[in-house]
Order: sequence, then structure tokens, then C-alpha cells
Amino acid sequence: MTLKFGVVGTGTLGREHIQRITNAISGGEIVAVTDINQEAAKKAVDQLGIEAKVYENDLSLIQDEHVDAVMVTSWGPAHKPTVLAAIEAGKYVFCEKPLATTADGCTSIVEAEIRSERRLVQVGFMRRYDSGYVQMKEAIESNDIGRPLMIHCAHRNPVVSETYTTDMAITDTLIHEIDVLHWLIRDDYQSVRVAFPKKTTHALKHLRDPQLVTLETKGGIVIDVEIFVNCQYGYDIQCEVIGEEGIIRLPEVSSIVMRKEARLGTNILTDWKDRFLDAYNQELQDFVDSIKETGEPRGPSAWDGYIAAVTADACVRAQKSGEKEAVILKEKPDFYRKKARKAV
Ligand code: NAI
Ligand code: ISE
Repeated sequence: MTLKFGVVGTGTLGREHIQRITNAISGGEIVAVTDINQEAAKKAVDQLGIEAKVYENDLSLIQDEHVDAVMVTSWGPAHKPTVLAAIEAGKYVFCEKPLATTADGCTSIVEAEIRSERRLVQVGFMRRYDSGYVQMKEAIESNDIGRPLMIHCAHRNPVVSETYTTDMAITDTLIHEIDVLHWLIRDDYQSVRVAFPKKTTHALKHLRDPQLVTLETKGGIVIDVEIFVNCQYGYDIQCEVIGEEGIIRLPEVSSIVMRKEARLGTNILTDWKDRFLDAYNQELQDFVDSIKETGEPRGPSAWDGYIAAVTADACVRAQKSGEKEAVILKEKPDFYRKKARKAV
């Protein structure tokens, strides 16, 4: 069986995912695309050499009987209505982060999915598929470093565009750490705090950069994440877990080591698209395979999208208040507890 995708949003990531499904992974095919910029949609089809129907909008694409799964790669605020319409039509959904821009929006998606009585939605939190994070999780779960006590992280981009705002450091950037870290340690966030260190002269006037976010879990683990989106030197993701018996670190990206002119060095990536290339492929392959094997996606769920949104909201509140803000989650519905579900 080939899973047939309709893509909503043919911008940077939409085109990247179209290429992955067409050329890098197996079992998927792009049969339809749409974008509010119709020219962009047509151009994507021509440039990427795919045979896909170009629809005027998401609703008509979703109704196409040949579309099994809807890939949502439009702008964040447009995600919720598309995801809800796809669930209503009984279609699978691969939705890029954020699932919705508010916790309430995520809740309505969670409720719609529960009503459909089938897991249909996977959120594009690809770091869970990165081999470095996977190895760290295996080490933690094998008790190799004892109980985790602290985690130190950094999320650095060389530069950001002028449209990037202070809250986007949370909703666009930190959101990946928010998702991957609670998955890594199987713990829930309890509170968050945000500090603004001395500002870099490379940031535009409206942007607070860098930022230091502290998340405390219910189990008492303290996590610090440096967000520095004008660091100049490269795209750099760091994560170190301090346990009672040892420490584990996310591996550096593999690169040749060069000795030249009395220096020893390796390259650092500059583009986020290159850092998680394998993880993006793996997440889409898993989406296709799990649907084929079990009839449901098994990757990050709509509930994970909700957790990320609630935590991000608390961080944005903490940016404004300068205080510790509580992360208050609803009780996890049975629907999202693995043992309670038959097909997963
Ligand atoms: P982009 O701006 O390059 O592309 C978005 C496209 O969606 C544009 O072509 C726009 O015209 C279209 N669009 C907007 N509203 C629409 C609607 N209602 N219907 C149809 N098309 C619509 O943005 P980019 O970088 O491709 O990001 C897309 C999504 O992917 C965002 O949600 C972003 O947060 C997420 N993203 C995720 C990453 C990851 O690492 N998982 C990395 C980069 C982006
Ligand atoms: C971008 O939106 C992403 O989602 C990337 O994965 C992230 O690392 C980058 O910093 C964001 O701008």
C-alpha cells in the first residue's frame, strides 16, 4: 500500500518534505498540493517534478478521495482549521509544529481526534528520531548514568530574520527542546522561568537575545536551555544530562577533523535544515510505516502537541512576568495511554 499525501503549504519545509517523500523514503507519494500562494504551489509541482493536482485550498484538497494523509506545512496560525477538517474527513495528518498556536486550539484537536476513535495525527517533533537523542534515551532507560538530576541545553542559530520576535524564541525555537526533553526523561514540567542575560549587539532592537529558560520537572529535574538566535558562528544544538552515576552528551555532528596552519578543527553546520536531515526522514518513514502496520501513526501525538503548547504559554508568561510560572496540564486522556489503545 502506498500512502498518498496532500500537502498544505509549499514553502521551505513543505518542499523539503515533498522531496523526502518522493526521493528519500519508501511507501509514500504526493498526489495533491495547495498553498494560499497558488503560484508557489504550481512552482513546487513543476520544480520538484511530481505529478500532483494543485488545489485552490485545503478543504478541497482534503476532500480528494485519493488523499489518505494531509501534510500540514503552512504557517502556524493556519494549522488548526486544516487539522480539524482533515480529522473530520477521517484523514491521517502529519502536522508540523506547532500543532496549533494556543493550548485551546490543541485541546480542540485532541477532542476531535478522541471523537474519531482513531489516532490520526502525528506532530513534526523530529528530534525524537535523531540518533543522538535516541542513544541518550536508551542510556537513561538502561540506568547507565543513574537518575538524571540536571540537563544543560543550548539552541543556537547564526542569525534570524527581522520578523523573528522575542516570544518566537519560545514558540518557534525552544518548542523543540520542550518536546524532546520530557520524552527523554519521561517526566512532566512543573514550572518555568525565563531570564534575559546581557543582550547581543547582533540582535535587532525589538528582540531580546539571548534568553535563558529554566524548566523544573515534577520529578525535581532542573533543565536550563540557552536560546541564542544571533550567535553568528553556526547552528548548534547541545544537550547534556547529568546523572547520579555519570553524564551523557548529545554527539557532535560528524565532520572531518582538519589540521592546518597550526590549528585543529572541524566544521560547524550553519543551516538547521542540515542538522536533522536523518531525523526528518525517519519521522516521515515511521509515519508511513506505522500507518501501514497498525492503521495509526505512532510518533509524537496531538497530546504531545498540547503539552508543548501549554509549556510554551507558561514560558511566554514567564518572559513577561520575570517570575516562576506554573505549567498546568489537564489529565492525560486514556486515549493517549498506550496500554489502553488496541492498535498501537
Ligand atoms: P514558509 O513561510 O516557508 O512556508 C509556509 C507556506 O504556507 C507558504 O508558502 C504560505 O503561502 C503557505 N500558507 C500559509 N497559510 C496557508 C493556508 N492557510 N493554506 C495553504 N497554504 C498556506 O514556512 P516554513 O519554514 O516552511 O514553515 C512551515 C511550518 O513548518 C511552520 O509551522 C514552521 O513552524 C514549521 N517548521 C518546522 C521545522 C522543524 O524543524 N520541524 C523547521 C522549519 C519550520
Ligand atoms: C525553525 O523554525 C525550526 O523549527 C528548526 O528546527 C529550529 O531549530 C530553528 O531554530 C527554527 O527557526
